[in-house]
Amino acid sequence: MGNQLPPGQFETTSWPILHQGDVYKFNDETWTFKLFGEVIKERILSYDEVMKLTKAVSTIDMHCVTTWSKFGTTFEGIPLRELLKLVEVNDDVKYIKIYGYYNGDPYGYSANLPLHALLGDDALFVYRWKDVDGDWQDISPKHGYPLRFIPPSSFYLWKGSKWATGIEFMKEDEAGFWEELGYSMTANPFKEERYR
Ligand SMILES: Nc1nc2c(c(=O)[nH]1)N[C@H]1C(S)=C(S)[C@@H](COP(=O)(O)O)O[C@H]1N2
Ligand SMILES: [Mo]
Repeated sequence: MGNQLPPGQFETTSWPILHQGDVYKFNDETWTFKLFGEVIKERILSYDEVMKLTKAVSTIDMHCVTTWSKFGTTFEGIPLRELLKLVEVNDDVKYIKIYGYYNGDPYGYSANLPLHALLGDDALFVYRWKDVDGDWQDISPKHGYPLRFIPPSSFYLWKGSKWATGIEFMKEDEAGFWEELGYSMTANPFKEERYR
């Protein structure tokens, strides 16, 4: 997509912080990542198991529905397709919900997405990013440490769950946290799909 400003957006070079509720406090001994829903067998992964998966580096534009866009942030993380390899999903799985922490509930936040759009390097569960000096920095607690989903730039950034805790596989599309409150199911910034 590269440096294209979607309609109704403005460019920012800072990385704003935006979320509901409190900031998750990471504990690597209790943290888990769950793969569930329409799968033959559910899997619960520890922090070490997740961090041993194949990684990728990708430069991604972020578009927040509140109208800021940040171009070209380089992230390192685990592509969604690597997690997909760990489960056998049922026939006709077309959608997923990515869960994240919200106010004491590890699965309190969620966002729905179509699985077919998430098989590239630009659908990443990230843990570090390159700052303006080109130095790697851990994702800060406020941006979603230890693991935070960044969606491809063809989705608004609310689809990027901070403090990610799991993926639910689904046959039908189902609204997540913001979608329940009236935001778009498909959320393409270039088509300005903000609400539904
Ligand atoms: N767990 C969780 N993830 C979340 C949110 C949230 O409230 N809780 N807000 C979303 C919204 S609306 C946006 S715009 C981005 C903001 O990410 P940033 O603060 O890292 O820029 O996080 C998304 N992920
Ligand atoms: Mo947002």
